[in-house]
Amino acid sequence: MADLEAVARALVAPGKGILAADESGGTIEKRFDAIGVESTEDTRRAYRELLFTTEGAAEHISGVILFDETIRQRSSEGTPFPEVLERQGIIPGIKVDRGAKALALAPGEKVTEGLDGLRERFAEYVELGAKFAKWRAVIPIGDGIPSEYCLWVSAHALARYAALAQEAGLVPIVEPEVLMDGDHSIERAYHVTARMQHAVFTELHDQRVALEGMLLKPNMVLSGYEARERAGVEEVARATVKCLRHNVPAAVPGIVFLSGGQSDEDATAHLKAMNALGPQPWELSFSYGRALQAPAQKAWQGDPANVPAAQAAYLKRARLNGAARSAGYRAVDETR
Ligand code: 5MM
Repeated sequence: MADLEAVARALVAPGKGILAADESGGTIEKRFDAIGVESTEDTRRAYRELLFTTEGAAEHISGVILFDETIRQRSSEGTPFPEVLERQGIIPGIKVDRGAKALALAPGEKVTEGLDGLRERFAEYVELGAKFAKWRAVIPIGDGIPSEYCLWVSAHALARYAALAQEAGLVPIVEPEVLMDGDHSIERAYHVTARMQHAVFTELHDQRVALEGMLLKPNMVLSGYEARERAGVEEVARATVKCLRHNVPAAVPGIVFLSGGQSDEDATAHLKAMNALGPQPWELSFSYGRALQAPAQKAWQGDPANVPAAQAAYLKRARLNGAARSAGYRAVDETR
């Protein structure tokens, strides 16, 4: 347990956050399509190498979440990716869920699969160098959904995963993502997020998960992306922190937000505004996928000549989000 807590705390060390580079095959293909790059094992490897070898990233990035294929790949010099990261003091982690599938008898709702054989997969990931893990539950908001059924089966699965991760000696990142697609208000987003966080911590407690040795990766509380009136940065920050204060025990070392399709600048501004609200029981950090990588992908376009520009774009987002962790003390300047 002492080791789990040390890893969890290192992942939320001051000024640093996590890079979520665990896009599964379908998701990375979508990202590559948008920049006109074919998704092959080698283009995926080259792109991840670009991120993992960015000089200076380790000042702002504490850990990287890898996908099953990526944890087995090597840099062009032949070094396994987990080792490439460890040499810089970046902690390698692994996504272990097998994706959100339709939930039986619940139209429009989802449940995440991947528990079968997970104990054995964890044993292999430990051998491959993983120190932490991630599992994402997906909760859409819509007409009459989410149901309590969906929230509680998703929370139950998250806790089963978290218990198995701790048994294997890995820090579980528990990710209950309430999607922000739709035209719902921020109040509705708050209500659903609070119900989900309540279910998650009830299940984690019942399934004996040590809160000191885990991290929560939640959505921020935002208005639906198609809502007519959208809440501003200060309101989002206050609602998100209030929801966490009501539902997340102080024993949890850190909250590492997902970006969930926000613009890069919004994801940074929200993180900064939350940290500016003053000290909280847990660290407030980031575990962004799109909000750290989007500008780098645009700059790269699959051309090796663009690698320095792509690395500079990634480093900029990492630096600005790292600075947003101590927003009360230091300005986040988007122009630099
Ligand atoms: C990187 O994307 C992860 C999910 O990939 P799949 O959907 O392919 O399994 C995702 O879980 C990610 O870690 C989080 O949602 C954070 O990423 P964003 O882009 O929301 O910050």
